[in-house]
Amino acid sequence: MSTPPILLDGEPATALARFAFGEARDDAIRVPLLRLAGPRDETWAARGGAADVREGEHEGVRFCENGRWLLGSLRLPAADDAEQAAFETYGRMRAFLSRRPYPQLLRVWNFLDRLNHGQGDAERYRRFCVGRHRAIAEPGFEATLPAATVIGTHEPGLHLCFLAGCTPGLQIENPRQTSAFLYPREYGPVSPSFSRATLVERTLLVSGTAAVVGHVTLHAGDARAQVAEVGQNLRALLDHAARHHFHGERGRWRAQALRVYLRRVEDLAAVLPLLPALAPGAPLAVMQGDISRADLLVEAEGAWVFETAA
Ligand code: 3EB
Repeated sequence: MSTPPILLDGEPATALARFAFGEARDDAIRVPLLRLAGPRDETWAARGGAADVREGEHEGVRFCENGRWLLGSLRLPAADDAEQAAFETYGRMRAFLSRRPYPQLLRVWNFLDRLNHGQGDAERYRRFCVGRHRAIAEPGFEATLPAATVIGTHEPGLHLCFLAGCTPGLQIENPRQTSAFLYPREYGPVSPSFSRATLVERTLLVSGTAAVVGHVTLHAGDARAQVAEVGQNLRALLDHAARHHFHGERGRWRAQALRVYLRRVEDLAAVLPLLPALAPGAPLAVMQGDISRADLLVEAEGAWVFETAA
């Protein structure tokens, strides 16, 4: 079963790369999580012909590119020191991109083992944030942060997947949520370096979105209530982006794909009926993964395209 692609820059489009959920495949970037429901893969497509798409590998980075966009992945097989692992992989990704014509980092996915191990500021997610920040901080960097996802995996190491482009995207923040890069000190020594979404042409690439309102976790322990809160966060973000970037245009967002990460497999039956409403009509993939804060049970991300009313 093949689902409709995420269109990066309109139609006609050709497949640029695929993500495979769970299983290893030669033709896809692997998401190292247990797939619980929905499609086995997700296709990203861009304008241009199949002849423009090249695949390659360079210094451990596997990639697909078409001259305008590049989707890549790399993996550090052991990440016992989460800060060092983040610093190293982000350094490698940046070095790789600096030699190719895609200077703009638009979207990053991070999969780290034992994400919530460690107490307080020693928690691996917080150490990861420190290493990431160390690798990318420079004057003004907070105005061009990519959209991102950080999920805990049971497979050892740090896996990074990323989308880069030759032109910048627009960073979008969520009026219902404190920008993550402005989170107060209580969440870690360094705030998380990501934006809530990146607008690429008419496509909105939405970061992992959880039941965080302001900077506070809501509904700890209640997966269904957290899904409802995620839905409100997604709606606030989409409304805000439409008002600011497509104002005066008659149109609406069409969901292209949704991924949902659940900390506890046992919540699947209870939350599954609530998920289609987050992204009506879109392929919906559900995977097991740990979330960055121990009190979060669910996170959702996806892509939406703004379509003009006929
Ligand atoms: C949050 O809103 C939930 O550190 O890159 C979601 C997406 C979260 C990305 C990241 C963290 C990150 O804080 C956690």
